[in-house]
Formats: sequence, structure tokens, C-alpha cells
Amino acid sequence: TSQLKKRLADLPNTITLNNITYNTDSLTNIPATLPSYLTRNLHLQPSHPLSTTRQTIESLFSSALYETYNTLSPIVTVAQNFDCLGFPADHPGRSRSDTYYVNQHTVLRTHTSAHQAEKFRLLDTVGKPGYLITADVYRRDAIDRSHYPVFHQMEGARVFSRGADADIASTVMAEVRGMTVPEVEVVESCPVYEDGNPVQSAKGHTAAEAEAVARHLQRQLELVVSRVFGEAAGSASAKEKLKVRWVSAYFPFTSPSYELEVFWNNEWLEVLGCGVVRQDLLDYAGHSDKIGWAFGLGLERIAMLMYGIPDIRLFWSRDERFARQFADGVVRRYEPFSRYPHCYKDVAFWVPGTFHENDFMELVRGVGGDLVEDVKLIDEFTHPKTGRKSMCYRINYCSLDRTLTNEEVDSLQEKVRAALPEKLHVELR
Ligand code: FA5
Ligand code: MG
Repeated sequence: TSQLKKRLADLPNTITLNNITYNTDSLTNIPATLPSYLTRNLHLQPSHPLSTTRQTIESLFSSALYETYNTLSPIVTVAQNFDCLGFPADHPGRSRSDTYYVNQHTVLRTHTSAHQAEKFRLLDTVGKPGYLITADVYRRDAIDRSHYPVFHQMEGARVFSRGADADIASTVMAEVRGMTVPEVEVVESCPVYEDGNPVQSAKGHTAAEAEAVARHLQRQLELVVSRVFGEAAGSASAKEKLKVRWVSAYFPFTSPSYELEVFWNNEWLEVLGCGVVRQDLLDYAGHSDKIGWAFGLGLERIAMLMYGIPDIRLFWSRDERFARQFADGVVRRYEPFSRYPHCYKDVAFWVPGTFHENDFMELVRGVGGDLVEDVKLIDEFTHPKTGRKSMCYRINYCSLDRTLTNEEVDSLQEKVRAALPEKLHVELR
């Protein structure tokens, strides 16, 4: 409670994001470095790799069937991001250590699914059975080459109306058979239902209906990755089919749920989560007569492969040498410009009863910004007598644009050390 009091005393009464002022409260945890990201809109910057990747994928969905939304505000209610999607009250994703809270009612969206309910409700008004949403999303997370607290997702959804059609399952399966056959080899496929049983509520759709929708979803997404990764491989490589696999997954708002993994550079990489939309969500949106699917994919993950971009921070670079390579909007392999030296600094401390690693990560990022390439836990032990726990982290400082001086790195490290006892109540060793 003394920690809480201190935090509240330090906290400004309001926070302004995209020109709107919000009251803060004990849940507010937006660092000063974050608001500037809300205006970057990388997915809309002409010829930025994330924008080109978005357009490549959008072009695979007919605009007659899918409405696109690319400018939805990242500031959403807790209800939109979690409650309406059926997240249980104790879901870890809701915690302050994982999610950026503007205040107790408002968060920075952690996924594009935050817009599902409102866009489902609009389907009839818009007059299309599907939609695509591309947007920036925010998560408190570790720091490394593939994790950044801001990234981009594309969400897609499609519904099928039962209408007078008693046998919607056959109608959807007929549509599946009419779809282009994707150039991929599905090397593993999980069963439609993990345990052989529909998990849907009794008043939901039938197993046959869910299976037809799941097949439509899988075929559509296999097509997306085959086109996108086909483009990445170019014509040079021997015409070997891209290997993909379907893995059973869990999301509170879909059932059954899957993840799609792609075999790339000798490893399996998760590129998206998806599933059959839970019937109660469609019911609430006024669509008891429809069944449908939804997916959410990570644009950076896909763009990094399409362009061979090795570090997620590069997307945010304002270095001319980055932008220049893609100015004509053509997908081509990224040419690394010279790398600058790494400088490693360790910091060790005793932690109080509760310690969330993400708080430490954020503190480091707050001080070092993009000059911190990654942070690794290198040692952890509990004192045999006192029971106190000690952690040692190694911070890797490296700029994408220039060589850092020793003085500069020392001063950053000193700031990290100074902030630790003050902000996280740890004791430096
Ligand atoms: C979701 O966010 C769900 N909303 C996806 C979904 C949508 C499921 C609709 C069902 C229906 P997940 O947290 O797994 O799921 O993220 C989806 C994708 O975003 C991942 O597969 C990955 O490609 C990308 N992603 C997730 N975390 C990160 C990260 N820290 N950095 C970069 N990409 C990420
Ligand atoms: Mg996932």
C-alpha cells in the first residue's frame, strides 16, 4: 500500500492521448514514451513495408465481400478489449503487467479483436458479410528482436447467413471447393475439435456447420500465406511448396480455435490465431441467423519474412537508409546497412515480494528507448538464509543509426540503476 500511495502521488491527474484528455487512476500505467507511437500509423505510411504487407493481404480478399477499416482509434474500453469477447475476470491478459491502462475503464487495445463486436453489429448496415481491420496494438512485453510494445495486427472475419438455407454446411463446403487451391503443403492438421466434440453451447451451431466454417477459414488463410510467402521466396528458389501446420489453440471468443504455423528458415513460426466465432458473440451482435469465422495475424511477423527484416525495431526507424530501400513499394529483400557495436551492461538487485519482469523491461525501455536492443535474465537465485531473491539482467545497448559512446551508455545505465529502487522498490547489489 505504501508503494501504491507513492505511485498515486507521482501520477498526474490526467493523461492526453491523440488530443483527448483522460482522467488517470490507480490502474494507469502508460509510460511517457508511449503516446508518440499512437500517431505513427506505420500501416498507412505509403511504401512502408508494413503498409505494403497490409495491401498485399488486402488484395487477396474481395472488396465486394470485405469492408476494410484501417483508422480505428487504439484507445478502447475494457469492455471492447476483454469483456465483450468473453475474457474471464482473472485472465492474465487483463493484468496491469500485460496491458496498458489509460484508466480502469480504458486501455490501449491489445489486439484488433477489440473491434469485433462493433464491426459484427455493422455488417448489415455496411452490406458485406466480412471485414478486415489493420491497426497498431499495444502490449507490455519483453524486449528483443521480435518483441516490441507496439506492433500491428490484421483481423479478418466472414459470416454466412442461414437465411432460408436449411443446409448451410453444404453451401459453405461447396464454396470451399470453389476456392483457389493454395500452393502450400499442410504437413500437420489438428482435428477440427480437439476432443471430438463441439464445445459450442447447445443453442449454437451444429458440429457440421462449425466444421464447414472451419474448413473455409483454413483454406482462405492457407491462400493468404501461400501468396505472401510465395512472393517472399521469389522465383529463384526451387518450386518447393511452403510447409504449414494447423495447431489447436484457445481464444475466449472462438471455438474451435487454431493457430497457423509456417516452416521458414528451418523453424516453425506462429503467424496467426483464428477460429469459428462463438455463437453467443454473433447472437449479441444481432446475428443469430449467421455463423462465421475470424482470424488475427501479426503484420510484423509476416513482413519480417517477406522482406528479410531481422529486427522489429527497424520498422520504427526514421533512418533514410531504411525508407529509401522500399520507396517504390516493391517487395524486395532488405539490405542491412552497417551495424553498430553492441555494449552489454549487467545490473543485479534484490527483489521485494512481488516483482513483474515486464515492469523492469518497461523501466529499461523508458530510459534507453530504441537504444536497448534486448534484455536478458542471466542469473536468478534465492538466498539460502534470508530467502531473498536476487535477479541479474544483461542489457544490450546498440543503436541502429550510429555508434554509441561509452559515456552515453554509462549514463543510460546509471539512469536505469537510479530508477530501479525508486520505481520498482528493489535493492541494488
Ligand atoms: C490474438 O491477438 C487474437 N486476437 C487473434 C484472434 C483473432 C484469434 C480472431 C481468433 C479470432 P495472439 O495474441 O496469439 O492472438 O496474436 C495474434 C498474432 O499476433 C500472433 O500469431 C503473432 O503473429 C502476432 N503477435 C502476437 N504477439 C506479438 C508480439 N509481441 N510481437 C509481434 N507479433 C505478435
Ligand atoms: Mg498466439
